[in-house]
Amino acid sequence: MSMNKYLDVSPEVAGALAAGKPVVALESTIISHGMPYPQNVETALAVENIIRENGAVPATIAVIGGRLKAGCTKEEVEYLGRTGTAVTKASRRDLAMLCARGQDGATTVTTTMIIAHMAGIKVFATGGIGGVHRGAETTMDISADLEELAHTPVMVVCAGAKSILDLGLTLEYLETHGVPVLGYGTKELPAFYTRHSGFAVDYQVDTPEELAAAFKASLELGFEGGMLVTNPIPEEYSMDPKVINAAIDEALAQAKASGIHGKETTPFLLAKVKELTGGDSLDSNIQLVFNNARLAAQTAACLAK
Ligand code: PSU
Ligand code: MN
Repeated sequence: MSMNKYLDVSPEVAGALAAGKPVVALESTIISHGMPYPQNVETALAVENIIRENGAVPATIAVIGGRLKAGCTKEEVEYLGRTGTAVTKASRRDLAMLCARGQDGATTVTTTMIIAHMAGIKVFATGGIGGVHRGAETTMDISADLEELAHTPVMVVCAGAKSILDLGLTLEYLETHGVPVLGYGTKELPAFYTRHSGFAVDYQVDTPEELAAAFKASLELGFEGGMLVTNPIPEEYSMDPKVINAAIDEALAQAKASGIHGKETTPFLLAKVKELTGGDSLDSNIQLVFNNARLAAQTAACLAK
């Protein structure tokens, strides 16, 4: 475990890591920017409980007062959720400034991977990752998440990516950068709210044991990059593709008309989709995060054996 001057590992997480017990990292952009208060806090704490019920210790990751936190307290989760979008959405380029200035940051997939790796955490559960945006051939809008997956050895368990992105180009980018994309119980990349995208993953994997074995092999091979596990939303919570795709198209049109760009693009699109689909998409979102937390905890437990 590499110790970093700016890193605070909570006593519980540090104890688990020292004892070789399973730990699962969780991101905080989903709390501050991804869901409304108070559902964001309720969900974040419920996810922590699910991880415990499945035999692992949760480590919610964030930047608070310039400290990189691997393991937040309930009060810190509440603070991140209540403060919402007033907390900086922190990607790799933001970390040094936030540390230097002693400021707060909600960690994306990118920075959650960075801090998890610093702390020695190998498995991370979230909802959806960033990717190559539609129109990226001219905007060059490609999420830093993909670059981080290429360089940081953390297994990320997600429900695929939303079709606010170009899923085909996202897979091409991951292929070029050597990131394995695994489908849990499926050969098809799930599209977050729905189980189907029409795109194939690299490998279907059917058990947490197999996921752990794959990641162990990657580490033993000395590969620097991560691994992406795509876990389809449970059928009973999946959305009607017509409804969700219409909302996504409308959100994309509004983003274009309003000239949204840079780090605002993803939060803008996610908020619009939510607004257009009402509570349904929030419900689905919460359930798929629960589902990913379970799988990540079970996989971390296998990896710890
Ligand atoms: N996609 C989602 N939900 C999210 C995000 C993406 O379906 O909450 C968040 C994650 O924190 C992800 C970040 O790492 O947005 C990606 O932002 P960008 O596209 O600006 O890289
Ligand atoms: Mn972007």
